[in-house]
Formats: sequence, C-alpha cells, structure tokens
Amino acid sequence: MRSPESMDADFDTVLHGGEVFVGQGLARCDIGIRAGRIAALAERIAGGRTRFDAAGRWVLPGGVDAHCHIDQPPNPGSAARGAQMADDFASGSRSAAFGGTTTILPFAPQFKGQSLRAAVAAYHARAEGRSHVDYGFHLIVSDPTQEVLAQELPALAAEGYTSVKIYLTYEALRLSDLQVLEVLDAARQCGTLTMVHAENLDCILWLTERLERQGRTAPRYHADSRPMLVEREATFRAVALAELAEAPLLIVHVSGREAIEVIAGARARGLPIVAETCPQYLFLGSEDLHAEDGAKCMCSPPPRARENAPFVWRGLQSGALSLVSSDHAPYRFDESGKLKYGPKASFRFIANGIPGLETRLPLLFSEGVMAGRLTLAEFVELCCTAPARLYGLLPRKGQIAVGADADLALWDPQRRTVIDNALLHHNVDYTPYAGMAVTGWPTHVWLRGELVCADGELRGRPGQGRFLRRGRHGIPLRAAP
Ligand code: DUC
Ligand code: ZN
Ligand code: ZN
Repeated sequence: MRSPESMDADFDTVLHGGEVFVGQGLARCDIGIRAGRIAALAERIAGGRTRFDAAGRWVLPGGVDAHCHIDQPPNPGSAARGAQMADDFASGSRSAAFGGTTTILPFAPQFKGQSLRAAVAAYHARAEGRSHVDYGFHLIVSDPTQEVLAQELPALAAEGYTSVKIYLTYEALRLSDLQVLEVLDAARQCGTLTMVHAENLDCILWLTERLERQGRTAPRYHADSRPMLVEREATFRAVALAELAEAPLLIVHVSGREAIEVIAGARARGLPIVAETCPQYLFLGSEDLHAEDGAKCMCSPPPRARENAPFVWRGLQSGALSLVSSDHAPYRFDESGKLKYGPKASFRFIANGIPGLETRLPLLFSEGVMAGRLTLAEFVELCCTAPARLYGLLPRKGQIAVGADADLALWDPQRRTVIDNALLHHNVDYTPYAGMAVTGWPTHVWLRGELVCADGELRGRPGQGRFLRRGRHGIPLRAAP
C-alpha cells in the first residue's frame, strides 16, 4: 500500500475511511477506482468523482462462488427430470450480489449425443444479457467421445473454459473408470482442471432399491441411500485414477470426515488433489431431512449427522479443504421443483439441491470469523482468493490489489440478522437456513467499480455481468523428474 498523504490522480470512485483487506489482514486504507479496476490503495486518497464513506466497515474482495447451478436445463435421463430450477441468470446472480458475491461459475451441461460446443452455445443463450455479476462456465462432460477429448476440450480451453465436471453417480451422467481416465488425461494436456462428483452409483442404487422394498421412501432415507462410505469409496477411486493419469483433480462438495481423511492422505503424499466443501455440510444435518418438509434440505452428498460438522471445520482449518462454494441448486418447494412427483414421491424422484448463493458468505463469516473458527484471512482465502486462483481468475478476481477488478463488498461486521427467506433475492420459496442468527452482512457491493447493491436496494442491472474467459487452473504440479 502506498502511504503518501494524498494521491490526486483522478478516480471514478474513492472508498475512504474503511478497514480494507489487503495482503493478509485489515488495514485502514482508501481505495481509488478507475475504469473498473483498483487503481490505487493508499492511506489517504483525495478526489474522485464519487466518494464513498466506508468508516466503521470492512472492505473485503467480492466473493467468488465457484460452484452453483443456475437455469441448468434438466437432464432428460435424470430420475427427477421435469423439475425446473427456480433461478435464471437474473435472479440467481442478483441473489449472489446481495450476498457479497461478484463472480459465479455455473455449469454448462453436455447431454449424451451433444457436442460440448452446442452445450456451451445453449448455455450462453440462457446467460446472455441477464447476469448481475461476472460469470464463467464449467463444462459438464457426460459423453466423452474422441471428438470431445481430442478436439473440443483443447479448443474450449483456449477460449477460457478451463474446467470440466465429471460424475461417478447419476445414471445419466456417470462415467466409467476408463472414461474418467480419458477425461483426466485429455484435460491435463490442455491445462483444464477436472472436478469430480464422488459418490458410487452402484452402491446408491443397491441401497435405494433395498430401502424402497422396505417402504422407506421419505426424504430422511435419502441420507441412508448415500452414506459416507459411498463418498469415501468414490473419492478414493477418483484420487487413484488422477494419480494414475498424473492429473490434477478437484473434488467438489466434500461432505464429511471419511472423504476428508482420504483427501488429507492424498495431499500428504504430494498429489495435486484439491477439495471443496459447502455450507450445508457445516450448518445442516441429516436430522433436517426428518422434518415434514425434509426435501428442502435434500442435496447430494446429503447433510451428515451433526457430529460430522467439526470434522469439516477442521478440514478447512488444516488445509485439507481449499475452498467453500454454495452448490446453489434452486428448486422451489412446489410442483415445479421438489414436489414435481407429488408430496409422497420416493426420495429417488426428488430433485437434489438447495439454494445458497446469498447465504454462503454471511454464514461463513459469522460462524467462521466471528465465532473464532477461521481467521479473516482464511475466510477470504476460502471464499474469494482460492476459487479465483484454482479456476484461472487471478489476479483479476478474488483479491483487493492494484490492477484487480474493483469487485468489493462492504461488510458491517456487527450487523445481526436472523435469516429469513423474505430477506433473500433468489426465486426459491424457502431457505434451509431460516431462523439462524448471524453476525455480519455485506451492505454494499461493487462490481468492477459500479455499485450494484446498497443497503438492501438493487442498483445494478441485468446484463451488467460479463462472461469471463479464464486462464489455466492454479493447482501447482510437481516438476517432472
Ligand atoms: N447435487 C448435485 O450433484 N448437483 C446439484 C445439487 C446437488 O445436491
Ligand atoms: Zn455434484
Ligand atoms: Zn453441484
């Protein structure tokens, strides 16, 4: 940070008097913004066409939510086909912005028989002109043909689509081990990061059929159909396949102790394995599925028993888990979404997913930073900087630094809020976190220097968010011997 008394270069906006997260902690600092970027950080900055008084507030980087599903077309082969996502790019990204998140990475899904190009074009059509925040796309690869692996992946990587998600579960998406190896190998060659949903499909099908034969079809049995062992086995296998292919791997939505132990072991051996968790594995429990409206908390992997949450916190503290994303998957609790097949449908036919774009940062800030489980530097790393680094968005996103995009969230660190769906800006008719009291909330948010949210009021407009072409992933690989 520069320390002259004043800098008089002209700025579009100056935020002054705030406690700003620079380097590894808070410092009293002014921020000069020009042409959407942070142009100066100094003790005192004069001028500015707009001056904003940030006294008493913390200025943190805008969040990067590297895992969310927005307006994702239903897979024709899925058991819950027909359920519609409640958020389009306008409502999903609006909700992200109000929660302090300025970059989102949703998924362009490839259906079997479709080219990746067609999948990307179709998804751009859904996003175009609608987003309130900047966005990039991961690709979901469900049909890894030779054309996809040898032609499309490298071409799309060169255009900024540098991550692919693959699945070890869901009948319409699951890849064989051979296909996983082929994707890992092709992705490694073009600097693309492979993300994996690690649950064992055959175990889930076997358990589901057994539960159904016993008449155990209520939402609570969703958790019994996907115990931690099922995640542990798939995580172990995915790690082994990545090791064989000498490829980096990011394991998404890690839910609990057993998978974390596998990941910690792999990392201790120096493998380029990185893992993500989500708020639902810190703040929800399998007990929540027992309620009458338990489907509201149904996601995969499922929330685990309450005793599991401390292991997830420890995973974040120890570095076994490197980032926190929402896995926002928005379905209304009505016949358009969760209840598509009726209130008595077997859990197998209930769409998986919960909303969480807007609550991710406030929950982690309150129960992490304010409750003393995470330092502020760890919070920023997990929710902003690490996702930007891992997915090829540094130095533009995820940090407050000269030259970075002026994506900023002004936090009132003392504000007490009892979470209520009426406060949120998504298009889902519930939040699984209703009733939780949190301390700290982002009150103002800037996207590339433009104020998009101010004290609960929307100032931005749909279409203001831009598509991000991303660079190669930021997972360090061991030097070749
Ligand atoms: N699980 C997924 O795999 N995707 C979306 C939401 C969920 O719960
Ligand atoms: Zn998944
Ligand atoms: Zn997901």
